[in-house]
Amino acid sequence: MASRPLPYSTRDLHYDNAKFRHRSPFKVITQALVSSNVRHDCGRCSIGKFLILLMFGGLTYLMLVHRSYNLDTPAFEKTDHGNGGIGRIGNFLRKPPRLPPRLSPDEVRNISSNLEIGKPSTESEWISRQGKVKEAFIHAWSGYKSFAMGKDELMPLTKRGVDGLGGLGATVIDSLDTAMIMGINEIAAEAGTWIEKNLMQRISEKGQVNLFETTIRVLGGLLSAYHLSGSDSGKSLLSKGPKREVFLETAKGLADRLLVAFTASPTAIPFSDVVLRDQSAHPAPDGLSSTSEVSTLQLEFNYLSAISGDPKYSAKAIKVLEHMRTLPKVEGLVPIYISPHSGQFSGENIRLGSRGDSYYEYLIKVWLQQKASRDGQLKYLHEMYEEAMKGVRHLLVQKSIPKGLIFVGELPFGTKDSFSPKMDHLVCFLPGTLALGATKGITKKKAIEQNLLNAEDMENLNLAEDLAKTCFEMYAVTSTGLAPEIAYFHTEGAYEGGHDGGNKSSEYINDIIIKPNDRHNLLRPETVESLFVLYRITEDPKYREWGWQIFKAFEKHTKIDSGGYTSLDDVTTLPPRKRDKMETFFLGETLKYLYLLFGDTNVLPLDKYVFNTEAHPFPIIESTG
Ligand code: DMJ
Repeated sequence: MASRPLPYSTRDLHYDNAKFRHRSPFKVITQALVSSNVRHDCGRCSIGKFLILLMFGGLTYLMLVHRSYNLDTPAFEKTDHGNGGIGRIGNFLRKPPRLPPRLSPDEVRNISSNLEIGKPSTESEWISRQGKVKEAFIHAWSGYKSFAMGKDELMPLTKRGVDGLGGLGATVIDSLDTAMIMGINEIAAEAGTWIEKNLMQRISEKGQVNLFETTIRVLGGLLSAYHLSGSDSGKSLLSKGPKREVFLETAKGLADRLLVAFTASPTAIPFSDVVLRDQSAHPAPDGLSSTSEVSTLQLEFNYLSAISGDPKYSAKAIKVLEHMRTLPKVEGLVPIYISPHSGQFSGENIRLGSRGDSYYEYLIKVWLQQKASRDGQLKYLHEMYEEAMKGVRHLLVQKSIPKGLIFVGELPFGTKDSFSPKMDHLVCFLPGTLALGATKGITKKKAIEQNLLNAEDMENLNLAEDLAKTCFEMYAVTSTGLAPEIAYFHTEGAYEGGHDGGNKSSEYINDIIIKPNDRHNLLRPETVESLFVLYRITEDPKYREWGWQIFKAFEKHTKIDSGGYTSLDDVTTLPPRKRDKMETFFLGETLKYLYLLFGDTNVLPLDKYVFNTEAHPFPIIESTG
């Protein structure tokens, strides 16, 4: 397994121990004599002999008065204390030792943790690491339960809850299937019971919610809980709590209200917001919907149609993608805004970060979800995906300098103007999606054996591996070991020095630029999501090791003693400034992916399950029936 190159390789460190060891004056002089030409040219002449005698005399004197001293003491503290003038003579004769490179305690810590990466871990170690993730989930839930039960999110520092997502208790629903997958029956039962008692009523009474957020977190969470608690998942993962029908009925009740976002719009593109109690919908204040938001509803609505037997959900949602198929694009890439009034894309800003990301993710996942339609009705989605990935490789992928990290940048003004070397952490979903799209969820080894990978798939898979490394380095380059929300990359055309991640021992310290406003970390999942998918597909253990490094950094810097984990304000300083929020996706996604990454690869296999963008797994539908 390749270990991350260190700023000073292990060999150098050992070498330094010899090279930089303090040398006594005796050694300085004798080594000089032995190695210098004096020996050859003047050794035999009388002036030479006199000089040698003089030197030995001086040397004996120095040995008598010399006090050994500690190399760690700074030079300015090493002069006169107790030595008087004699010490100064010693210092004068002594060739100043070259000190080993000085590393801060953090850098030393980083080096030792990086060295750990090189150490192969046994399967039993992974089981114990998986146990640590489970403990983290229990800690996160206990904070939420103690201070914010029923609120959307926990504010772990001020120990209260906040309704940032419309007040449906989003953390409860986002957490439920994670608890089921981890086999924590008590939490699953608490969450399930809360849903049974409260959610339907809230759905009928609450006000404005965002269509996308509510679909991926709440609808998605209910649907996977329904699946995982039923016999069609192989075994029920919910031994206590409500009957599974509760989840399906609640999901239908919610989706029936969300559908108004589609029916109220004059085009196939839904409005962005729904007022639940009024069953009305309206566009965002600027009139536009985000491209990723309207195209990241289909897995959920399709699955609801499949299990409820009512095609209306799927029919509305899939129309969005059918419509998008007809719109002009730039090599398969699309602007991040779309108008529900005109049905056209708006502006020219192209990126795979915020507002663009999961458009690309769902093209391939919706295609994967319905096996029987892959070569028929849904074939166009695969074509759109392939074209888009070609466009990504052609227009958005570049290499940083000096060390050559592959990254995905942006085209803020389309192809007419310059490329921006900016990459949101959100883009780190892409390595996983690319790998999944290449092998369709089976291992790379199997796909190669069965001759299933074409040139395009191979390119995408290679890009996936390069990008996963970059995403990992976005963590490793900071003082905390946690990634910023946004990174810029140093390229030939663009450089803004002065804003590095703070980990001076990172090889990529000059490649990755982190601007002051982008230094926060919201406990996001995208990188660990990709590490999980890449580990499943390539079976390369380095992805697990990277995930473990990231998990340890979350534990160290974001865990709050009284319960829960918090977002950070600045990942580049130690100790990092904290924000007061635990996002629902930390329980729904981040910890779930880490748990799966360290666990048995047969759990939720990627050729049988497709994860929605909030990490809620739905079974792949094998037949049209
Ligand atoms: C989640 O809600 C989803 O993963 C979404 O697709 C992107 N943003 C967050 C996590 O970062």
